[in-house]
Amino acid sequence: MRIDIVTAFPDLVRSPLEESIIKRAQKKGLVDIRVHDLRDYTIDRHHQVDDYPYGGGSGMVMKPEPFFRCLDVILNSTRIPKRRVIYMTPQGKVFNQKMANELARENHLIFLCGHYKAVDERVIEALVTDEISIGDYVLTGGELPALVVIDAVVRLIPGVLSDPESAATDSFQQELLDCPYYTRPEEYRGMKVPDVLLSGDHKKIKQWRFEQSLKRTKERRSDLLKSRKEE
Ligand code: J9Q
Repeated sequence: MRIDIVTAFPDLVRSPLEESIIKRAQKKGLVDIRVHDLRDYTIDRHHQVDDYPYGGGSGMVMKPEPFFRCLDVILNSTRIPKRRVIYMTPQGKVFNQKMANELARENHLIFLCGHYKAVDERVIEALVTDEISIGDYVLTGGELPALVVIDAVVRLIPGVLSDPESAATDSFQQELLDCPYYTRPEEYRGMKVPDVLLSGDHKKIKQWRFEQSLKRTKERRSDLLKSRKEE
């Protein structure tokens, strides 16, 4: 998979891609992630990426030209025929595991990150195929949301996780919250690991974990159980 990130703040996204699972996925050649600095695609001598909004009002709007020019370069650098151009915005469809699974099947994802108040609407109209939100809160820009989506997607690419079983049983992949987990020591500051986990009875352990998942989901996220029935 090829992933391009278009941003005016490239340093904001670089280091998270150089750690943990995403780093390993790149090393294994399973994903090729490239970061593009919008300032390299500006057309004026001050390398301006934003400007005042037509019609007035507070906040700045990101200029269209750097996005268009950067997209031209990206599209000319690959022969991958199909791509999704994703704009991270609170106005988008709220991201979930189903969307992560869908995006993990693509060969080329391009993330456009806005900063400041907005991006010129012509960018969204002409270039963007998907508008995605990661939830209802105010952020400074699309960089952190893009990293969230990239993390969720990259770990689903076949071969990225060493234990595919672990991925399949993760929270949400089965549409339930995860059960509690314990490791050594068996007792710590008077707190004991549940007996069933030490029993060696794998059938009983599996049943206990499912019950715990269900109980937690009912208590904390009953909305998940409802949407599960609706599907
Ligand atoms: C770009 N708040 O918020 C939630 N998902 C995406 C966003 C977002 C934001 C500001 C700028 C994206």
